[in-house]
Amino acid sequence: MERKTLTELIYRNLRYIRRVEEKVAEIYPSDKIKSPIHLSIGQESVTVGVCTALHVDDVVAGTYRSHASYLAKGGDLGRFFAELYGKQTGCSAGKGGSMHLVETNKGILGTSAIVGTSIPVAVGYSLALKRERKQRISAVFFGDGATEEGVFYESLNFAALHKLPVIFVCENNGLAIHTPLSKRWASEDLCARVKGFGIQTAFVDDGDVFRIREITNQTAQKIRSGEIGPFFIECKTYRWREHVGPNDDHDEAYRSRQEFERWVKIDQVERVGKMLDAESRNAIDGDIERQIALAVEFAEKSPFPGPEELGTHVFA
Ligand SMILES: Cc1ncc(C[n+]2csc(CCOP(=O)(O)OP(=O)(O)O)c2C)c(N)n1
Repeated sequence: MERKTLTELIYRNLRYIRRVEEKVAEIYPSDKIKSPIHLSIGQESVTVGVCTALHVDDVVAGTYRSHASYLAKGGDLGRFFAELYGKQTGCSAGKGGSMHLVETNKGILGTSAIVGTSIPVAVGYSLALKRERKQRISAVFFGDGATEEGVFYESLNFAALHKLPVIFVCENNGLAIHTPLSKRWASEDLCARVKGFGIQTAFVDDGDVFRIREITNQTAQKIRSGEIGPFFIECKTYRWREHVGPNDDHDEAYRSRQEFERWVKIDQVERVGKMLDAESRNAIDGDIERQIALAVEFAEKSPFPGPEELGTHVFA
């Protein structure tokens, strides 16, 4: 792809996700949004880097902090806002909220509130993809906290053993709620642990969206050609807002404002935006604001699920 077009694509995605989540935070105090929200403002470059390197028919899975992967993989914005509002037109029919986003026709397998649970789902799906022999790939996003779940290691082993087409993407923001990695592990070297399963790894320490995209691109080619099976990418990143909710919490004791400011200096939305001329940037920004306004209006005007919906989508 031509350099300018790629920069515009990346900027559009980064800015889109940032502005959507800022809008969610702005609306939240009105109580129109009915579910808890876990914002990924500051972390956008990971999903954008990965998803812009995937094909449309590849699939992704995520966590409760996965607005970004839903949006980066092309999930519908009106159905996203409607889901947060608990409306019938939401991507999970208004029954899942912010933590349970699904859009299978866009390859979004689903996101889950229970730490680590979408990892085996993405691995299982990658087994189906391997058998289908169409060179499709599954990518799964999760936090550093999820690497403390037993199922993460079971999934790594199963994927390595069966040489499955899956990319594990750890969005390492260094925190599990309020507990830093240094208080949870004697060694913070996640890649070293994963290599023990016979899986190749990559580490990006500064959120560089182009590098994350390039690594994903090269990895995806190797997976599609059958040269390798699973791959693990660890991306250091930083959550700018509180663990759950719309506010910031930089003056609370568990982390420092200086650390936040270091990440703001290398913010990828600003960095990539500055690579564009003012005219292109303004055009993209304007487009995004219009898209968001339409999506919010769609959510506001949509009906809530009726009483007859109480027993539908229920497993047992
Ligand atoms: C199985 C399970 N255990 C505990 C929790 C409570 N919990 C919710 S978020 C969270 C921290 C997870 O941190 P991480 O995976 O790093 O993701 P981040 O919130 O940083 O994106 C925990 C322990 C949960 N939801 N599920």
